Amino acid sequence: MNTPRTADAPTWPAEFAERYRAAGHWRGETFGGVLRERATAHPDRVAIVDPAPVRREWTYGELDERASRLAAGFAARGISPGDRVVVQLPNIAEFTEVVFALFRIGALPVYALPAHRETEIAYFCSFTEAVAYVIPDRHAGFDHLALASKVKERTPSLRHVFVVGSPGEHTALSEVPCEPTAPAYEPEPHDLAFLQLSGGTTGVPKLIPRTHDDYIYSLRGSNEICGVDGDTRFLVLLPAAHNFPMSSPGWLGALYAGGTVVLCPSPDPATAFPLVERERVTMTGMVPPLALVWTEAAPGSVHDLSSLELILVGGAKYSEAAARRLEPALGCRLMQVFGMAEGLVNYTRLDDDHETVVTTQGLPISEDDEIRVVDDADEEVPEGSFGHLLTRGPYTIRGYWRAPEHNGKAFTEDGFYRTGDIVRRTPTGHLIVEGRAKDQINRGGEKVAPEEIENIILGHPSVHDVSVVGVADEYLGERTLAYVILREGAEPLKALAVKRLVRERGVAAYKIPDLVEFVEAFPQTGIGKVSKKGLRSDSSRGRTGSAQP
Ligand code: OOB
Repeated sequence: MNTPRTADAPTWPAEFAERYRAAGHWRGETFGGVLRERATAHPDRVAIVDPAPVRREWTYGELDERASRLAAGFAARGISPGDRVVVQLPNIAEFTEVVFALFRIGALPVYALPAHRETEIAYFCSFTEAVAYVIPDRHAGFDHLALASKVKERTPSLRHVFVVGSPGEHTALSEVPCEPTAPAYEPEPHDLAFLQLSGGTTGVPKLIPRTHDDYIYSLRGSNEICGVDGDTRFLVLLPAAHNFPMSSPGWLGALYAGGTVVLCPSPDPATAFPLVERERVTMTGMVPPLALVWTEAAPGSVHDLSSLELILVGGAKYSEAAARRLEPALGCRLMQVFGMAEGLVNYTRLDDDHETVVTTQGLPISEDDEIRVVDDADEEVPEGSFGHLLTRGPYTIRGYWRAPEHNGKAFTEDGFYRTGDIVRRTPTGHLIVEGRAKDQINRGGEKVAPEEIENIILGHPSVHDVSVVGVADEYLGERTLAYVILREGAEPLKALAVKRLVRERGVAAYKIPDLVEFVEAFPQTGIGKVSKKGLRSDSSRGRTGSAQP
């Protein structure tokens, strides 16, 4: 039997695991067990509200029973402990049922985003040797059934496609549940619980292995900091599969505390404000561009937003000016959050003074989060200076899943994760994110790995070379710009054709370059490498005025 143990990924050395247990961080809980306990303690309390298209609510008792029945059905179809199951569902109640069912049998959800398309999904399925893929029939105008058929044909391991809605040639999720039997395997707290996706700096995203112990600790810590309890009504605005709305404190945090999770089909004020009013939402989390939109829309809104107590903003740098406007406009508290799917999460605190809340990205969750701010030679920089952020702790992974070579670069020998972020620390230990050393574009919280897009554009016969960089954008923080050098004598290419090429390759729409510019040569670094810094500053000084949308 496969087991969901950590053989495919480096884990915490025994002395660290012992320390984290002794400190009470790792308490030996599992997701399946937590849900069972909450359902026993308060079976009739509402766990999940799914407002669309027809309002549904599930109590803790119902969610627990559904998860058990679905777990039994998955097991009956041959899904075993340690098997990977790619889950690509929007913010609907079934998302929670599916992942708790998988947790119960020790199978590992691989969290794809609704925006992912054929290239990403085929990669997740083949790289993880997934045995099943869970989808909606259609979402946001996209036919997921057809994509699933194509991927299934190409992926020998993929035995099942389960569909929420009309299944076409696949299997309806609603047909899977059956009478629960005694489970063949009880997941252990130190087992892997799921694989989360990294924002990525390489050609393909890396997978992040999280255990029950470590993730549940991050939920408990986040709940304490944010004041989440049984009365919390948490609105899931961002895609539920992303680490931020899942665990900071997120829908899993709210369920851990016995609160209510309200799923939002779309984060725009026209959809979300009526929901806040009707469901008396108390807390939510959002990325900075969305916070700008909410801040603009709230003062003129006819909807009663007075139930809101706390809004968390993170995923990308939130400008101080925008942060100052949020509380007066929304009539609730702001908390900044600087986190990463690899682990470390920082929050400003409810008792921080206002200046700290609007100018910093917070303090780590745990006293056992180790923070180092270092120079290029890994030497600690003087207090208060900029440097690379390295971290190690009770909920930060020690390595990506099946990526030994990359792990050698992304982690120090003594297990610190190289976040790729440039930070400085204030005298109180609060971190201020100043920038990024990693080759990644942060498009309003959505992460784009330039290499992934460069590889696609390089596939065009007219293209000699390409470099994708982020350029400053007032709304998103950054937009993507592809600099393209054409082959001598090649057919001229239009910006639109470059974008079409990326779209037609079947990747998430947020990865399609916002701008394309044709150039003769790239700026070079001293040793003749393309200087991305040079390209970024060219565009920010407006020297390259010819970039086309
Ligand atoms: C969150 O997770 P990821 O894995 O999508 O992205 C992590 C990266 C960080 O390394 C940093 O570069 C950036 O996103 N980031 C921020 C930030 N929060 C994240 N940069 C500046 N200011 C912030 N407040 O994005 C994530 C995970 C959990 C909670 C919140 C965000």
